[in-house]
Amino acid sequence: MINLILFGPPGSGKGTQAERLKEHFQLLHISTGDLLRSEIANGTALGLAAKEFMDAGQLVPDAVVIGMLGGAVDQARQAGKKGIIFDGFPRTTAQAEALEHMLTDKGTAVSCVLSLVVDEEELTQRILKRGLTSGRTDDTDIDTIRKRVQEYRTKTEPVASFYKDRDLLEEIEGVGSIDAITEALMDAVNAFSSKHSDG
Ligand code: B4P
Repeated sequence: MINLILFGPPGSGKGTQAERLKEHFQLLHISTGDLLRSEIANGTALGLAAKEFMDAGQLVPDAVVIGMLGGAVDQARQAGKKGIIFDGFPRTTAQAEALEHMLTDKGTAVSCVLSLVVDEEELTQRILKRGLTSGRTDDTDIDTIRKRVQEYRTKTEPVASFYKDRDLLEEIEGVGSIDAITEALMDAVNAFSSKHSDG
């Protein structure tokens, strides 16, 4: 399988690029943000619990997020996909460890981690712009956006070292045309996939 992780701060373009990469590499797209928003829209207990954290710009607790992904590998295989693209997951070291166990149990592994690099000013502007149309409460308030970036710096950025130690991390410039960034990401995946693919 080809299992990709799209990594980066809020608003760095993970969702935007995942949509393109999933088509090209025939991957199952798993966005924990989308899964959580769907739980909220459906008014489930999980959604209600998650909403409080998301509206405050905080990460949702690990157990909740990890619990949502248990069937991912089987789902990808049943759908005849070549692998999975994880968008917005893992966001903590505990999530990265859980993912490693989950994939190992299923006889597969992470192929590469693509880290989108975007400066803070650009991130804030993108999120505020998206907030004009997204209907997402976490996109409209500047203090909430700052909190999300702060959560990223303290809890998510350490995940990069987890993958750097495993020689799986590739940093990609995330500012520029969306097409040019897609191309750079695809080049990186192609360079990695022969090295790490498990068939
Ligand atoms: P997510 O849904 O993952 O959202 P995100 O990080 O804000 O967005 P992303 O990086 O995908 O940006 P996008 O492509 O949309 O998370 C939301 C919340 O859910 C989190 O704060 C957290 O509370 C919770 N959550 C999710 N996963 C979790 C986990 N694993 N653990 C705990 N909590 C979790 O791009 C942003 C905007 O920029 C778009 O409008 C896009 O059009 C634009 N854009 C993209 N690329 C561009 C480019 N090259 N140039 C200009 N604009 C660009």
